[in-house]
Amino acid sequence: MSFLVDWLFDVLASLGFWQKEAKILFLGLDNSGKTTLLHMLKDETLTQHAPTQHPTSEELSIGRINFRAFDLGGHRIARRVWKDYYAKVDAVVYMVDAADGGRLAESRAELAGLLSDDALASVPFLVLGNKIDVPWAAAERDLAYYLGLAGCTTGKGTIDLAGVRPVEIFMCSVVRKMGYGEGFRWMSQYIK
Ligand SMILES: Nc1nc2c(ncn2[C@@H]2O[C@H](COP(=O)(O)OP(=O)(O)OP(=O)(O)O)[C@@H](O)[C@H]2O)c(=O)[nH]1
Ligand SMILES: [Mg+2]
Repeated sequence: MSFLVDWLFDVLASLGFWQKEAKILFLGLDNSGKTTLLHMLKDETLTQHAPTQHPTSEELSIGRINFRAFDLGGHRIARRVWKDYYAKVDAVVYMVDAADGGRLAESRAELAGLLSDDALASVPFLVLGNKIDVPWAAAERDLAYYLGLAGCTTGKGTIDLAGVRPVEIFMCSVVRKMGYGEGFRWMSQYIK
């Protein structure tokens, strides 16, 4: 039944009803999968990309949202320009390589910096734990713990948070095309 409702929404959205416009930032450490996801969302293709040196943006449409996604490089020097993009942001997609346990502390520190930045104070955060196709990828519970989000996420359902900033983790595998769709659907309810 719910898939019929989803389908109806998508058909109406594709006809131009209930469209939202949104500016979304793809952030996260280098090698987490941001550019791979952007291209999967854009044209369903899986390609290898060189590390992103310069910010790029793409117009995308998922369900009821039309959005411009900004893919900012994640390596240390590229992170310096992240703050130049904070104005008028509707949501942040924060990608984490769940299979790279050695960099979770670094990822946690960057995420903490973003979550405590006044410019992003009320912006919804979709945290994507990517690469769950890799056998040693962290499980969601463990990822939440290592990222400092245990007990801080706001729930995956359709929830009126009454002013609390939405933050939730969704596990995904971009190469297997799984998990991120649910995350974007969750996020879309909080984009005004
Ligand atoms: N196993 C696996 N590998 C993935 C997945 N998603 C992306 N990758 C790989 O991870 C590597 C980095 O992906 P990118 O999309 O270039 O990473 P990025 O976050 O854009 O990195 P920067 O541009 O340096 O910030 C590539 O080799 C991808 O093929 C996934 O779901 N599973
Ligand atoms: Mg990239």
